[in-house]
Amino acid sequence: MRLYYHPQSTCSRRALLAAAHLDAPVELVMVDLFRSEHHTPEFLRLNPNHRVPVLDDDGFVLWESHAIMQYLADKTPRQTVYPTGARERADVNRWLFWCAAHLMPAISILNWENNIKGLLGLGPPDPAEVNRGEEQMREFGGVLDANLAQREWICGDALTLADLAIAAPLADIARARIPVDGYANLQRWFTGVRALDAWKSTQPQHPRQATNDG
Ligand SMILES: N[C@@H](CCC(=O)N[C@@H](CS)C(=O)NCC(=O)O)C(=O)O
Repeated sequence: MRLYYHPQSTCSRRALLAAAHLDAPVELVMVDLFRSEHHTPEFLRLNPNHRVPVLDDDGFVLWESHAIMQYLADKTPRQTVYPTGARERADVNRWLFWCAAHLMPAISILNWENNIKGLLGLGPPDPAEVNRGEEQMREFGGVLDANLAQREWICGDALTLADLAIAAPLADIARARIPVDGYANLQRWFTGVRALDAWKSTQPQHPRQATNDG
């Protein structure tokens, strides 16, 4: 299987985390977003949305990072991060959809304004946009924090795809200035995720892509 990714892409990190945790046999193919390699005709044939990550499993091409996580788990015998019981699986799916629908848009605003714009030389953050992102993040961060008050991991006692999916964009906490102050449960949980081997082995390596997310 080939996994097309970019080291600074949090959506790629989500797929990489799943692959690493599941020990899935993926060959990594770097798509350099800074050189617009995601707009080449070859890449657009794989993903017309010009986005990473993309998985190619012997000609079966899958985009959307959460779908890639689910597929990798389904292909892995005896995995435990994507339960098969209807309710347990629905709980994980609930958080994956929540991540895509609510958390990612909120974090994307802050990542763009506080981080990416600077990297691309597109000027300072727009305070109105930063406020909008912070408001959304406080709301959704509160939802996550309250859920984690009762549980070690997002869906209970065991690590699931939900933890990996939701932690991925939080790697940008410092650079994107994502407000998580006051969310002690969330911070305790994120410390647990950062201690995972899968987290450590998927840290961006190149100095240009270095993160300060521990
Ligand atoms: N919903 C998609 C979003 C993927 C996405 O936005 N990827 C970004 C990097 S994190 C990208 O490739 N951006 C390039 C572009 O927008 O042209 C997923 O979860 O896979």
